[in-house]
Amino acid sequence: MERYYQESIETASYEQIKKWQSERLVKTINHVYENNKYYRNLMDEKGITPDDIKGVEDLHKLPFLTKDDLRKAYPYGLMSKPLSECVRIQSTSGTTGKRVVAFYTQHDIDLWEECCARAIVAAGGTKDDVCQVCYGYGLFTGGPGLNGGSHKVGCLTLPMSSGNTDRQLQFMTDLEATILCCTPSYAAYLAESIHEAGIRDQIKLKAGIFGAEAWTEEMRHDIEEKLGIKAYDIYGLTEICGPGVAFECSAQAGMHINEDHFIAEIINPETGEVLPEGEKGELVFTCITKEAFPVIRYRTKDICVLTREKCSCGRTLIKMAKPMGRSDDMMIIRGVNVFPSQIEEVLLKVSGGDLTPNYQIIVDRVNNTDTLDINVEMSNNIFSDDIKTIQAIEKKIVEKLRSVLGIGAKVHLVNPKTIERSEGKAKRVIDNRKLV
Ligand code: DLL
Repeated sequence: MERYYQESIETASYEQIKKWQSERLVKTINHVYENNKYYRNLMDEKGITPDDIKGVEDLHKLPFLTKDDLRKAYPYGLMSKPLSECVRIQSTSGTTGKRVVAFYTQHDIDLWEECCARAIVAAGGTKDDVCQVCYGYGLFTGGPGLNGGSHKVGCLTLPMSSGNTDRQLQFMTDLEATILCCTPSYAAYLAESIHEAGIRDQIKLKAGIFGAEAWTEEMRHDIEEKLGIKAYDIYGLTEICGPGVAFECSAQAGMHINEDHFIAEIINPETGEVLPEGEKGELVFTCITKEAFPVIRYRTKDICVLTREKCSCGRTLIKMAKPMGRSDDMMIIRGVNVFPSQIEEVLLKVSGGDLTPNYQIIVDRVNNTDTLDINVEMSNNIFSDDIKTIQAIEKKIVEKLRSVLGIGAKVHLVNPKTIERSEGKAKRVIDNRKLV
């Protein structure tokens, strides 16, 4: 039987959800207008007053916020509560520019942890579980968010943080962890290490809550099979709160958005036009219950689809499909749009036990032509096979890629253990083109 953390919210009627959203949106807009100069100026510039926002149907009148806006407002520009009421920051990794800092009051942290608790319960978690959290702790939201959610559910929480794989495996076996929280790429690495260490029979895991990066259905099957678990997706971003913006249920078919806290829209990324349910576009979120850092119409750059269909789990919260990548992850290779997830899908489909889930995409430009090279690690099954077998697999991948992407690629099966493993978000793409 399906279990919920907050049943009356998670299974509320559509009318009730809309009512909450409208009331909370109005309250939030008044709050930021009164308490934050940045928002007030933004709305004044557009000639919008809080009175213009009477409910969700008026959301479209408000301007979008982008990561650039958040960076410009760094560090305190978007803080909407006095510092004396803020108790925590979390931050993005800042690999592509200045960091974004998000602030939380205690109320904000409580709500965020409840969102993560919903995800853990949806994955089958109860107070009898031992939950091993190997997302990074610190400024990254993964560790603190799932740690808090695990406490709320009442699981015995192992605050491992990322890395130190030997220690992870020792605690996993000695304390008989039943739920694993980490990035899917680290889950794949842990699975590989468990098999190598020959300790599969000592593993008591039943579920994994994996997110923070794009991963495919094929990768899910691979991890589920290797670890003998059910693998659930979890989505979120620092700007909104961290993990727990959306989570998967027993149906394992899309993630329910916690829409009593976050209003989701899909827009055309070129024009900003709001798209109808079911259409693919950029995901935009508005926080309607946060106090310290409630971003309004924040453009995530994540490309996905929303659907409000009846779910077998009984939850009524709208669902988002697995994001198919970020608009800024998209590579344009010889004029063709290519998402890393399309390549991963092909590799895992062709795999048949011959390939590992470890791969790297290398893009370059030689004589003004883009080149696409894919290194993928072979498994021990074929490592010692003759060169013809290996070439035949490479050829199969090249053909499949050509039919999916419409462009040619060079595929290299490389020796086991030659591609660096990731303990957090995997870095799959190396783009050596000097385009800017
Ligand atoms: O990755 C928060 C998080 C931590 C989510 C742990 C889930 C689990 P950021 O570092 O700010 O926050 O990165 C946010 O990561 O815009 C997506 O592009 C990507 N992302 C997050 N979850 C998923 C997912 C955390 N389940 C960015 N599938 C987002 C695909 C994801 N992409």
